[in-house]
Amino acid sequence: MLKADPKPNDAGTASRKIIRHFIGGEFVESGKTFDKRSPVDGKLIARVCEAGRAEVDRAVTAARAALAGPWGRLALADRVDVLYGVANEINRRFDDFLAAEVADTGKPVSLARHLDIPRGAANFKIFADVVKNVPGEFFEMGTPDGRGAINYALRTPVGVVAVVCPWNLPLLLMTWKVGPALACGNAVVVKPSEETPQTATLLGEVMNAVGMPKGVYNVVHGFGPDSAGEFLTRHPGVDAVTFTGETRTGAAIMKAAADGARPVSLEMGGKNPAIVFADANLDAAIEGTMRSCFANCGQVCLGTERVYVERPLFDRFVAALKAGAEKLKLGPPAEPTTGMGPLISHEHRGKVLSYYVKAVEEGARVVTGGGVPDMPGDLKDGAWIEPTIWTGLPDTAAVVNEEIFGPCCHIAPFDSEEEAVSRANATGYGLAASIWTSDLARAHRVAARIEAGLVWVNSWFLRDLRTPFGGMKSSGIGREGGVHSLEFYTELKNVCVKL
Ligand code: NAD
Ligand code: 6OD
Repeated sequence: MLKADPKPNDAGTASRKIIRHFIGGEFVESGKTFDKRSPVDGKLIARVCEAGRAEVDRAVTAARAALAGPWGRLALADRVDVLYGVANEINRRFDDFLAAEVADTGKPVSLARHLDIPRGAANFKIFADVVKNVPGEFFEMGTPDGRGAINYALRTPVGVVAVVCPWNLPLLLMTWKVGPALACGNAVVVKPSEETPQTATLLGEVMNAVGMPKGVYNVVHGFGPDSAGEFLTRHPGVDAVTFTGETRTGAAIMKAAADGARPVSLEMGGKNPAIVFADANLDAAIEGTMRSCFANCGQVCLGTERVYVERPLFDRFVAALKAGAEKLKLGPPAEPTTGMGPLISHEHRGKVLSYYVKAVEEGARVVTGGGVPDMPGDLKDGAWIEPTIWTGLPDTAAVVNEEIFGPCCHIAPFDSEEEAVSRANATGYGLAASIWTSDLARAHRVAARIEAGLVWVNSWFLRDLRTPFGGMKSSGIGREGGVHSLEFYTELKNVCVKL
């Protein structure tokens, strides 16, 4: 059952709801606030406190103090227990998280129920298991006196980690960083997206409920430049910055972290291809491509925006994807038949629509969509957009090269495996790709040649959290996931003992 607090339509209640920072275990207000509006109908949901330098400094100081306190001395087994507690408490308050995430994003309840919230909880459990089971490293060596020496590696926390998050999968992508950071014994200061402040704040309640020491988990709200994001990533008390978002923001954060030569982990944009060979199972390829293009209204970093289809299958594929897109029901999140929600904001819709216009200017054939749907009643004021498919553009077109981050794709035919690989790789990005074929030898061959951190064969968004995750080229720096997260969230120290 979805709780509605406040009711999306109740502007009176909404204007009284304030989303606070969470610093040192307390919910903290600051004088300056900004409005959070529903993507579904444009109504005011809440006012969000905006952190200035003072609140950011207070959060970093609280995190540093936590490292020097009981958290820093907690035995690994006890740390693991606290993280299991966090996962269990998120699941216990599942409906509260669901309501908050759906209110902020406008995504269908069915999607958030199956993806965002359970994976948000799983991020604490899985990384607790990872740190519990990671083996040590040990070497014996000879010495001239014949007594020898032993070497062993110790992992220690990096310290205070800044976690800067996007709005598309807010809880999932925030906990994907906070889970491993805390499992490795760090303290964090989270800067959620200004568009999606609620679940990060709610997680503060969870931390207090499970007895997480104060200051281990902190949240500061605000924007990027000249606001909480910049103040946090520039703060000298931050030891490392982990970020998910646009590539150009990642570049700005890298510059900020260069002061003090602090490490960064960057998960950034993509322009992901799907390659569909003529021998693919068409139904499976259509089902997977429907999800990869239109799930979460196309706002998934791993989503497909370029589809290459082997020529004999091209017309049938385009017709089937068109039929699928035209069947997608746009509607309110709680409606069980809703297949697609709105974009996150009117501002983002402006950006996506500018590509819809550009596609036509560049000579695209609009197979379906291309505009703003006529929504009933209050929904008229939401950030709705039509799922859109284009064909007929050259690979040099802006729409085929630049990340749009909306429910749209361009489909082009190809004639050989070589051509498909080279066109798929002809981008500055390298996040993800999908290959659809029944020839497994070819699948392995093509997967090895695709320049992307993650390649799916006959699937999409199927990912074990223990696997490495990250982008090549301008899609990312570093890998997180499973034991790979330890590379970023711990310092590795060798201890050499002369016997
Ligand atoms: P964004 O880069 O605009 O914002 C991300 C976060 O950075 C926000 O919290 C924002 O306030 C903050 N920020 C902005 N400028 C900053 C600055 N100068 N200093 C510090 N912080 C700053 O991204 P978005 O619009 O929230 O998310 C969409 C983008 O995220 C897309 O490009 C998408 O591909 C990418 N993304 C990537 C992944 C991945 O895993 N590779 C996952 C999800 C989203
Ligand atoms: O699978 C995940 O946990 C993950 N990090 C997904 C990223 C999706 C990007 O929008």
